[in-house]
Amino acid sequence: MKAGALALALVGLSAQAASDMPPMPEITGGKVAGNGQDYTIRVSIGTTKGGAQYRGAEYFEKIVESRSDGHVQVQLFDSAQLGDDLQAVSSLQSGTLEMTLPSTSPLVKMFPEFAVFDLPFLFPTTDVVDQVFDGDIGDQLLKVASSKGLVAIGWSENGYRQLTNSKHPVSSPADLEGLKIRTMQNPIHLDIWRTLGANPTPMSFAELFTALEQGVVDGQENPWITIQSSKFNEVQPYATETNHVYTPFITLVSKRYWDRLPEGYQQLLVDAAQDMSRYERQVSRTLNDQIKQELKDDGMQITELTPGQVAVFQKKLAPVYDHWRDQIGGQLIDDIRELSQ
Ligand code: KDG
Repeated sequence: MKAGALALALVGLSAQAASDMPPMPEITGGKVAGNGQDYTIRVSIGTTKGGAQYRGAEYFEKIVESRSDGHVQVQLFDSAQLGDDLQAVSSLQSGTLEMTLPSTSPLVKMFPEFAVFDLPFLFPTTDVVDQVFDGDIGDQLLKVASSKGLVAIGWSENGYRQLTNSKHPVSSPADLEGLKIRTMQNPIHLDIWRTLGANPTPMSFAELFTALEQGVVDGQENPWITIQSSKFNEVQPYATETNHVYTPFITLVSKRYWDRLPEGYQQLLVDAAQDMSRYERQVSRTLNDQIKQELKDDGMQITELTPGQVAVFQKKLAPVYDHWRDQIGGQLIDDIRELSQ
């Protein structure tokens, strides 16, 4: 396809993606009285403006600014401008930043219970995810994370992770032999890819595109939305729909900042985080399947595993549960498993 036509096609496609973005819901809830002072909340976001995470944060911004009558201003910083997940969280703890939406995976050293989200195939459906996010288990884990200088006020969706690579199609663990796979800075993800026979290496998301482009690593795994919004498909011709792990984002506020807010505004942030959570999940799920098709149309060779092929990966990864059950807590794992029975 000639360059001009390709550019047009790509613009058309991204225009289509944007147009299929679910519209932001009306803002519910009245004005919230403050103490006459004005406040600014800078929000650090690791992914790009093209993803569901940023769209959710834009809705959060709209709610907070509208319901505080402009007395609380929200500034969004995408693409890890203010640091990657770990750097942003440490800025919250030192009070030099107000809010961030990291994945839970890089935080398991700080909150070992979070590793439950990194166990392979533990969340077979988004229904199980929603039961956790909107139920006791989700509340329990937010309480765990409301410590160490942080206040945890909600969940949103990073999503089901898919493998991509630059070498060859993958449809079985045997095809992973010797492939250098980038993982998040997380011991279970390292265990997963080592157990499957690949050669995993932990790396910050902020360094990933360059590492793929320069061949420092052969592959990586992320949701379709992030693969497209971060343009990984431009340097990764092959993908496998593994859905091997579901990763959440958690909404964190600096405790030092939180304690300076009047109670009305604290509750406003909690309400806005809940509204963002529901809308962001809707955006993520609406775009996910559509973007997989767009990646195919853009020439990515996507391997869709049969149930039998998925079972081979699940069987090979069973030992990962034995390795981490005690550290995470068997009851928490069983409670989540129960939800999919
Ligand atoms: O801040 C962005 C990261 O949380 C997110 O993209 C993490 O999925 C992730 C990855 O692969 O690092």
